[in-house]
Amino acid sequence: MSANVNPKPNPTAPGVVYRRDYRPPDYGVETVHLRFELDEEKTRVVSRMTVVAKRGEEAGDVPLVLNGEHLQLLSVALDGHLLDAADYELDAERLVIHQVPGAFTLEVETEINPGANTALEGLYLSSGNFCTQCEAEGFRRITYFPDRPDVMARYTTTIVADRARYPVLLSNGNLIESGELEGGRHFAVWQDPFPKPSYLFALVAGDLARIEDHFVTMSGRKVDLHMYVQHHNIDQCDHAMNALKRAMEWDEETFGREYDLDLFMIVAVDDFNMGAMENKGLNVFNSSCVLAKAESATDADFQSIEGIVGHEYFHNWSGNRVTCRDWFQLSLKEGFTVFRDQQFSADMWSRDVKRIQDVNMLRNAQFREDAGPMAHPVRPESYVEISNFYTPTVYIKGAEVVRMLHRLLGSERFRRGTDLYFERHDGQAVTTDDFVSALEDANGVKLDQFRLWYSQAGTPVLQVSREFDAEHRTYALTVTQQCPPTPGQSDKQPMHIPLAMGLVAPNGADLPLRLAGESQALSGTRVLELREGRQTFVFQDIDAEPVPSLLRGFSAPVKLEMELSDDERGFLMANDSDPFNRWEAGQQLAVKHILGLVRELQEGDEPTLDAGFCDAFGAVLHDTGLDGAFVAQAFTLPSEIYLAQCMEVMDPGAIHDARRFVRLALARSLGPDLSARYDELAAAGPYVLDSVAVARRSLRNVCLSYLMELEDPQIRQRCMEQFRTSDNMTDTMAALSCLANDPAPEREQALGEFYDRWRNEPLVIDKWLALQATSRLPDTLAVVRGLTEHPAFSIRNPNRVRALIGAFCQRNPARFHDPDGEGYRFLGDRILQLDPLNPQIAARLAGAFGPWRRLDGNRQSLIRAQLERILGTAQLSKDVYEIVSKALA
Ligand code: B3K
Ligand code: ZN
Repeated sequence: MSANVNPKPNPTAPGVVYRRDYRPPDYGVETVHLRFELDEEKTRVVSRMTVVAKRGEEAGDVPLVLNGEHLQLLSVALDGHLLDAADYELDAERLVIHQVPGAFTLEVETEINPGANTALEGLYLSSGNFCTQCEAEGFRRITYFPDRPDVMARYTTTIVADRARYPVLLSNGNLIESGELEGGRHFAVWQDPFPKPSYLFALVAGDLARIEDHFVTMSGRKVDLHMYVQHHNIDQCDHAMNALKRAMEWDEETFGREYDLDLFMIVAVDDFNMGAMENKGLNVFNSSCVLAKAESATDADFQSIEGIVGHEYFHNWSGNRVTCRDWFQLSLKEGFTVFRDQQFSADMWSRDVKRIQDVNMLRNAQFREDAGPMAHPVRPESYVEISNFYTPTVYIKGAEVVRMLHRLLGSERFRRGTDLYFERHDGQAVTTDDFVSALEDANGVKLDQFRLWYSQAGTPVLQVSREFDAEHRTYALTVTQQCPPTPGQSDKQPMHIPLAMGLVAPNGADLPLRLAGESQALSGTRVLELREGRQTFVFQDIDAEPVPSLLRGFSAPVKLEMELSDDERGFLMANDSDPFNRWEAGQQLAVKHILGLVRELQEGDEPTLDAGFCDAFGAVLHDTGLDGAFVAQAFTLPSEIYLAQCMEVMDPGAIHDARRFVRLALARSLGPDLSARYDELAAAGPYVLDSVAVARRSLRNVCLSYLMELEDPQIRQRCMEQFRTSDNMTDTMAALSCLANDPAPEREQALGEFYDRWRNEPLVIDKWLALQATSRLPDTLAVVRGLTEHPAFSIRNPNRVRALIGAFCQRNPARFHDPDGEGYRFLGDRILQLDPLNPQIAARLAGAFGPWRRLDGNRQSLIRAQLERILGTAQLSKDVYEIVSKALA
């Protein structure tokens, strides 16, 4: 379809759900007894609920509305009497019973087909085992139910299945009964004593192996810990189990939160739309987020598994015991829980490196979202499909908002606030406002203006100017804040922003800071509280002009604009007492030079790079006092995705070339040092996973990747040797990823050897797919197309799709945005292929078209054509419809 043909209007444009339309439920459900007769194609579900009207005298007039989708209704009985079709209304999404008493039991029998469930929502099969995913609205694919988080009930679940094929039968809570039945079937009854929303329901049945451990809580209770995996993965459980115990202990120490049931279970499944799910007492994990052993998992995998295990465990309090009133409040549990997992990981590893990694994620994913058609507040106002709102904004910016509260209050007062929050709202479904109110009430403070962080979308921009007055010995910083318009929000209010800062004296030390009107100077970092569009802070007793170090620790999710000279940035790189800002000074120096090179390349000039740039980076490499993991971060140049955001009109090709030019210049200038460092950092013994070893490997592999820019046969040999002799996946992958970018014959050799060795381990094959998809070589799209036909690939498995198609479209901007538009056509085809199978995954992929209006005219019209083609397709899912229609709006 050409760019100027209007798309056919979608005849069934799905409706919008608004936050302002929230009404408390008319009926509550006190208990639910579920009975599953499991069968791959015809599973019977009987649900017996005790229901009570919530609005007293009006009961009887208000219809009972139950959600249900993709269900076959077999029968409905009210207080034991079968209803006939005239007593209720049934459509594709709802069962409505018009006349009901104030309190009653309702028994609903349905049939579902887990084998045909490719959307992976509700009850489905993964590697031959049954499992469920109910958040956000998957429970309605299991049975008719008021499927909303503010209806909290006590669940008892009976599972009946063939014993030989499904020896393990699991659900939430405690096992209260089990036994044999006729015909080779058996059963188990699980009871969860805690009221919970339907999205936390879970069931797993299959032939699974189990490892066991236990944890003794702070009050001395023994909790059994069980982890279930497919038999061949039994050697990949220890890391997650140990991480779980560390998380349980950490949550007791840091937040005073103790686990409540006597059993905690983790199950790994291969087919899963997200990373993991915090179902009460029965967490279900994507196998990629829980299985690990040293030969096949990288250091980053180990760290990320620990963080995700922690995240899901922490939800037991922040999400499960205190849950969300409605899905607009999603960040209540997700933002807070991400903050908790970030703090946990920071305590387990290097706090500074963790902060850098988190800020990189925020900038690459959330700032990008905030600048595109899907920009939305941390607490959205509306949605078409809630699955589309499990976003970087709700999760990562949501965590930044909680982090700012932590910074503004300080850890002690923050803890007082969270204690009150958990105490006040235990067993309730609440709002982000309730969270902020608890922090206010516990500390006698007001956070009215701060609440704008929940309602206002967009990334605020701070512009800072400075003035040193030698005569009066003052130093003035003037800060303006402004937030760009986002869809549906053109006018923005000034926000309450914590700006952590210091002034660095010429000798490299932090100056004591005293503002006009204050009697005492405070040393080190202080937090300025911005509340107005423009504010000036005048520091006293300043004898010599300092260099300002602003937004220390990235104290707010904003963009900071301040003119600093290269020398000043180099000075901060070498001297700032705040490690985050040492790193940031290098990043901003790199951004400036890379963008300068982009302009030179666009104008056809010969690119050049200042010698001072390489010297500043050389100084970091030579500073032996620095943690290797930090140096590795400092040497990782800003990503192409972040750099693109710094341009008015994004030019992915020039950005890629300019960034590569800088890498080559650094490699040439620092080659001998990088090479010496690479040799020095060789392992002295077998693989260990601790901070020292992780730091050593990360810096050594960064050295290797720079050296490989030189395309020197001897270095390529060293790289090949590392690839072949390494005893761990971190070093293997580091070498292989260099080779994957290198057109030499060793590339095919190494990729072939890797495949042969790991062909039976799908999680490792995902790495192999992703490396090829993110290669900078010009024929990458052809390779990716070829790999979609490879036996290792399956369009039905979300991990394979993410590894191949997701990686190409979202992590390889230079190749995806090739001006011939073939990358766009490839993505358009894949979205349309996936949508009927798994709309959530299709919609995620469609996000790659997000910031298309910031590209040049040619690319814009090529993408528009794909978006219009998709929108003009019949039977589009709500998921893809929402993303694509908003992109075109
Ligand atoms: N709460 C789940 C996400 C559920 C996915 C919904 N489509 C994972 C997490 O954030 O812990
Ligand atoms: Zn979560």
